[in-house]
Amino acid sequence: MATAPRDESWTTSYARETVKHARAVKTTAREAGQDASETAAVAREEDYIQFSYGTAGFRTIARTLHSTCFRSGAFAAARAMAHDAVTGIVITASHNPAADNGVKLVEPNGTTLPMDLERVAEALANGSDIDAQIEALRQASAPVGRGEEDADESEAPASEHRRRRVLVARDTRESGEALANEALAGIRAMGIDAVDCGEMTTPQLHYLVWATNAGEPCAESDYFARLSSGYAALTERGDDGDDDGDDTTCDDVPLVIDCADGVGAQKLKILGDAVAAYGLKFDLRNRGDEVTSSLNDGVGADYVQKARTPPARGELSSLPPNTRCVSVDGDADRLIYYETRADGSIDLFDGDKIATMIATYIKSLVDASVPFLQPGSIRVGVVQTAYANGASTAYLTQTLGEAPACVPTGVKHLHHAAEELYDVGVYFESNGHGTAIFSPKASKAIEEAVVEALMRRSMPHVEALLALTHVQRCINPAVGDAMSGILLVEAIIRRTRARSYAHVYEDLASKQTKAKVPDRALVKTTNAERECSQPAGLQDAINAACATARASFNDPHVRAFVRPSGTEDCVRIYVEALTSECVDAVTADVSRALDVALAQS
Ligand code: NG1
Ligand code: ZN
Repeated sequence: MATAPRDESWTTSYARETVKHARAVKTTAREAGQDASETAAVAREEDYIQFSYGTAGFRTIARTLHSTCFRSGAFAAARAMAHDAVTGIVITASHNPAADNGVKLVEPNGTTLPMDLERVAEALANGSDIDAQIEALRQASAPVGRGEEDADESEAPASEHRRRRVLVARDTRESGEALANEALAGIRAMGIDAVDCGEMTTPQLHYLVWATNAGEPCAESDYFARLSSGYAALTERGDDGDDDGDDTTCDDVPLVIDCADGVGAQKLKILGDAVAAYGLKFDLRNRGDEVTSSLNDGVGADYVQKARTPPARGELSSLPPNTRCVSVDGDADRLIYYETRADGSIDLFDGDKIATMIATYIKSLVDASVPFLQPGSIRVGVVQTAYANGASTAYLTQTLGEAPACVPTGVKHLHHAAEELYDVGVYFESNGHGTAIFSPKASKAIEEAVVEALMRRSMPHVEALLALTHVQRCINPAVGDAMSGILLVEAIIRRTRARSYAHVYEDLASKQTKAKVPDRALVKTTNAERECSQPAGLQDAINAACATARASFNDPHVRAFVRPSGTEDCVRIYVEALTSECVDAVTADVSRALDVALAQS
């Protein structure tokens, strides 16, 4: 059967709207008091920057992102066309400073952009003429994953496709609204419907895209209802707060949450109201509503994890000892737990420990469900990056009976490996990005086993299997999510009656430093970023520094690696060892070796 010619009316519309849009940007800038030379300077700056789709999307100084947001809108529209479905965009720079902003693109299944399309997105963002941009959009909109019949249908004019839509959300950055408007304009330029979802966390927008396409309830309130009811079921609570046990470890002591002065504050307020009925209370700090508020600045998950101190604001340092606290980041897709100590320090419960807790809990439920789940039929595993503390890797290897997988930095790599390698894949970066994903096969096996165990009235098995069911409801099925992470950790603490998880193993001392270098692209890595393949000689020098330290500090645990950041203009150096003296010595050696190797390359 002959196929109809592809409808490409969007090409004309995109070209026309691009010109109009550029004119409108100039007018807006003029109205905002910018003189023509300033506007031209920013435009030149945008032309000059090579935008790269880094670890988690485009990210840079907000003022240079106008055309990138417009084009990213068009790109998300092209993806909606490719799938004949709903896609999304979040305007956020996550844990980065308030003056930055960025774009994260969301695919119809709620996950991040496939890695092979990142280069296409870059070609669009950097395309200096309209033809190059249209070529990139053509590639991004090529129909995927549908049969011939559907493919024919996709060639009908876009207006016939009521399912195609792009949802746009933003965090609380001042630049957010204007940049979201650019994205909305870019979507509409492609003739696709654009929905402004206003301020939301990144994982919420991912969830809404997933839910819309999956035919699940997809209002923001449905997101909160799903998570809070999952928490209630997992902790076996009625909405009168009664449970079946005598657990007094957590109730009435609110969980202190540092919201990083970001979008998490308003959303955690709603979630807190929903779970208060089930005995979980939140005490929200750094909500972004004070004169001193400043997004991610001395507060939030990134600050706490790297500085290993309580947030600088929000009076978290004056809390009583042993208070359990959590910090989220600027777009609430990461979480870091910690407990306060009498001397004002904190015990970190980072992404590695959260992964350990979730994986060992799920594994214990799977083991307790045998024989209704066949032994070995559901493989629970953990995916880490090179930044995972060596102590966590050793602990997990011992408790799960196999070493965690190690992949390059960035949740896209972790998510992919978790899906590929395990039936239940738990992945977390040390900095708190992560989640657990259940394969459709695992979910189905659990569902069937519940019925079987109920029929046999085998109540301990029913309990373990139902817990596995509820865990899945507590989790954002699309991506890692600080809000769902909090609920899961709190539920596990209540179910296992644990007082503290901070000491399941003791972390090795470690340090992460940033090296400013003239061109970070000269550093290339291999072996999941644990080794440098370029510049020549650098890996040998790192090996030598580690060998010297192992000998002089009598420490077999010394480990170091360097890699170029995907989000910042720097090379990151990571070192771990038994003592911080050793870590400092190796960091200094590696930093020198980096300078020397780059100078010679
Ligand atoms: P880069 O800049 O590529 O190291 C950082 C974090 C990642 C991830 C991304 C995206 C570290 C060492 N790196 O990536 O884990 O969170 O930002 O936000 O923390
Ligand atoms: Zn984030």
